[in-house]
Amino acid sequence: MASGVPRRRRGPGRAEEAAGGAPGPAPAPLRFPGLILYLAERRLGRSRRAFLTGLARAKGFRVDQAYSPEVTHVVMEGCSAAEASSWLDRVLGPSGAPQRPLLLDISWFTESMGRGEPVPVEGRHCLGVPLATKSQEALETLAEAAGFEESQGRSLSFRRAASVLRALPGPITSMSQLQGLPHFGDHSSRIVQEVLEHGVSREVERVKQSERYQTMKLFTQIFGVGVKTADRWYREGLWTLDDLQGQTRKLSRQQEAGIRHFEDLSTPVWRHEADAIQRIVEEAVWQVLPGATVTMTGGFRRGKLQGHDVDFLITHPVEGQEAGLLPKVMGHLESQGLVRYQHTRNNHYQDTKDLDHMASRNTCMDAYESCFSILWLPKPSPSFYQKSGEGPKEPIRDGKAVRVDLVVAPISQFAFALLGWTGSQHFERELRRFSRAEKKLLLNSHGLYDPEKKESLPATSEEDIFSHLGLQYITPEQRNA
Ligand code: 8DG
Ligand code: CA
Ligand code: CA
Repeated sequence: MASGVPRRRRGPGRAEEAAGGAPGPAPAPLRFPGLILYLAERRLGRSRRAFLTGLARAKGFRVDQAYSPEVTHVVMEGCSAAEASSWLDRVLGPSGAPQRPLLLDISWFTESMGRGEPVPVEGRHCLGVPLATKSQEALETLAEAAGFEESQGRSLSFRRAASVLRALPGPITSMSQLQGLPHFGDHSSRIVQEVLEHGVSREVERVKQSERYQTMKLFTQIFGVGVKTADRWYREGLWTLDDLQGQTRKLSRQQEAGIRHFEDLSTPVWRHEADAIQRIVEEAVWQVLPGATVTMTGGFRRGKLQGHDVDFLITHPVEGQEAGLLPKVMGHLESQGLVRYQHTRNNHYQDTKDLDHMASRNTCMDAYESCFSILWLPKPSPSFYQKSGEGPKEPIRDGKAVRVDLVVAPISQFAFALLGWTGSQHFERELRRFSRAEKKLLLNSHGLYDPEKKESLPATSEEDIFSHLGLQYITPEQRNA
């Protein structure tokens, strides 16, 4: 795809070259903030390294010439795991570093250049995956496979064993370290033993190769498809996306949209794309209700660089103004041709004054007005801009479908909604369990309820909520665990 790469040299490119940068295409504006590449010269050789550096920069990647602790991804060619990791130990020096970068094989780089964006890092890309990580991945695969068979108990056992490994302070090198660990049954132990002895578990490899596992994994990845539906389709002999597309009457509107945009939706959403979606949503919201605020929640608020969707929480400083906002917002986006799918839900509460009732509900689903959607993020191409204003606009074809969740909360419940929708899911579960068990208080996305006094505790910020719970403030970045 050389056609997309600007060939001419520009002034600003020169300074970089003088600083030891690569000649060739001019660097594009940075598109993946937070991602900093370093290409290790060892086997690459100087000229190939310079060429690859130029290529990556032209696609909007930041590539540093010198290694620094800021680097997040180190790319190496033809290195064994041991070589890669001893290289890093040398570079980091005896004190090491708090955060080690990812050590990746050149295959990750090549695939990312092909896609024009960083592909998700998988085990096969990683140099120096410790055996403990391989064991964890093996157990998680079995947990997933058990989930596909609806064996929730088995799935949970494998998942628990995997998280016990994750929590160990150091790597495991021998089976004796497993003795006495909780949640380690015969089966999980056997898998770890195989990984320790052979580097892989044959049982897990067999599962991963099986038609059943691959089909279930593919189908359950579709927006709107759960294990039950995937299983039914598999048993009916449908095994590929093409098979499904030939059977559209079997599909819900949501699944049809999920399949139509399958490729986009299985590509991660990047921070800059989430920011662009925020501007689109804000513009629509402000058209309909000036003064409303749009806050990005979910993984991006926790500082993640990529996500599977973008989550927004909307409110207005005057209680009640926010009611009924979403249908109008979606209508506005629809008129711009930016909606590919939407399912909007009214709020489920009759009376906002009945906060005690809302706050005391013990369910993970909240009752806010919300919308689960697929929006279209147009790529700002020159033709898109040229088209505007002269004659009929063509539908915008160049862009990307993105899953977007919108939630509307009245200002009095905003802090609870913000805490609830920031996640991670695991953090939320633990926090709710803590408040129930340790503080005898019920926490959900609507409020914090004291069942003894039969009243809810007010909060105007997340800080208030943590302080009701007797906890120090936990920043969103610290809620990833
Ligand atoms: P990702 O998209 O980057 O993969 O990760 P994420 O942003 O952490 O996950 P998410 O699935 O988008 O969920 C974000 C948070 O929203 C998470 O803590 C769970 C929470 N959440 C839902 N659905 C609902 C719901 O119906 N009610 C409430 N209160 N919270 C919900 O996903
Ligand atoms: Ca999310
Ligand atoms: Ca979400």
